Amino acid sequence: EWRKSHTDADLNYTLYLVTDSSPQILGDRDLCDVVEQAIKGGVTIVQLREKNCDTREFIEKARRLHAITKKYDVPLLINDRIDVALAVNCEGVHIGQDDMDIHEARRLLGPWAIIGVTVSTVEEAIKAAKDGANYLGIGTIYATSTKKDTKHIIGTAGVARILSALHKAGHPVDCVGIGGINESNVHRIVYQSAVDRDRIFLKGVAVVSAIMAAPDPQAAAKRLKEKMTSVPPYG
Ligand code: TZP
Ligand code: MG
Repeated sequence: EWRKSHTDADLNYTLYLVTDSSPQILGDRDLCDVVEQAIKGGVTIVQLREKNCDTREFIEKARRLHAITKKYDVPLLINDRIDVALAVNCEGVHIGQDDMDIHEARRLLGPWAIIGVTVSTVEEAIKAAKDGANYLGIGTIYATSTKKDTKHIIGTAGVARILSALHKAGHPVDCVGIGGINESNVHRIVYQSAVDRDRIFLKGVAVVSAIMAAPDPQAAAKRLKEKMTSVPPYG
């Protein structure tokens, strides 16, 4: 079985779901059910993020989840673990500044894999773009209880600085924002992050709790997706 080949232009980052299996967020629901509901509501790309899971269990979850995402033709990325992505032959990985180097990840995963990187500074963003990341996850935009990482809260001004620097450096790369995004601030985040004179926008928004913790994940995803696609540049 071959990994679905794609060009970056095929990828739709509009509504990017990052999973969280912690009891506070998932409760006693099944991860695959929640993600399937979210996809039905309009999620366009999924990242499996497991911070407390042994390798065997991680691979089993990834395999089950990939069976679902494939049904809807939605790419599945694995947080941190290149080996897990290889084991289940999914579409790619999302790595942070402390994870494997992009070049090594690319060598292991091949030219068709989607490799996303978390960045919170201009320097990290330019390096990741030069190193061939397919997209950047820019954040943390707002403080969030989902990731207690107060060192890297950059606000929408920080996102705009990074988008602008990438443009000026001549390194266009798809970017999504992450951190504290919900249906009441998504428009504001998108517009405040934009480098408007140059019409440079985020390609999408990545959320955890706004969908994963919602009582009805499908409805929550649908409302967020409608918010996103009701306005340029997404609509
Ligand atoms: N990386 C930066 S913030 C964050 C991650 C994984 C969590 C975002 O969670 P939420 O619930 O969407 O604020
Ligand atoms: Mg990581």
